[in-house]
Amino acid sequence: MSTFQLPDLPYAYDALAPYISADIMELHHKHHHQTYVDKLNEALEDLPDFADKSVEWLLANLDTVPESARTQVRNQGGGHYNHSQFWQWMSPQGGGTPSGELAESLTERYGSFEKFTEVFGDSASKVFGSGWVWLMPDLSIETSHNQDSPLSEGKPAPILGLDVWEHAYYLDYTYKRPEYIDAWWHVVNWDEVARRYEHKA
Ligand code: MN3
Repeated sequence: MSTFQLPDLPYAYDALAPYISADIMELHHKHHHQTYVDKLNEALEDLPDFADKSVEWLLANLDTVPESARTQVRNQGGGHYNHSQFWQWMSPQGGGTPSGELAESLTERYGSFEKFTEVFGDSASKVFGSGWVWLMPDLSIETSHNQDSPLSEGKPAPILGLDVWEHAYYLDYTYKRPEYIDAWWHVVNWDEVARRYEHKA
């Protein structure tokens, strides 16, 4: 039986305030993310062949998952994977601008760091309904609906992503998603993004 587990947050629930409140972080991690984990485990309960597979492998090989469980693995597995990354992409020491190779490459591609945040933020505000916006290892920007992952499209793991589901911001920002996006830049863990960028395949 698969037993995926909720990863600990690498900081306290109130560590990202005032940009993201403790209330949101606690609900988002302890309840939303936990539910993805529980439902993923439930979906895999009767599939012993998949018991030793990582969530990354499952998302990249959805077509091998029996049809009866495939939608659940896609949604709940995607939810588990995406949120596990999302917590690491933020930090109370975050914000500011990236440095090194990542900074140079972003400037080269988008003209400036500010221009990059504009394009990324614009993509994030245009996701209709629930979804994510991603920065890919080649520095292209992609979006997904629901909990879909680029991994399921045969693409590499994103190096940064922003959750634009209403559960990620409604309590703090109500319907004003652009305000959440603007605030989120203050907590982006650029060291982690740069690490992933430099270790790309
Ligand atoms: Mn979420």
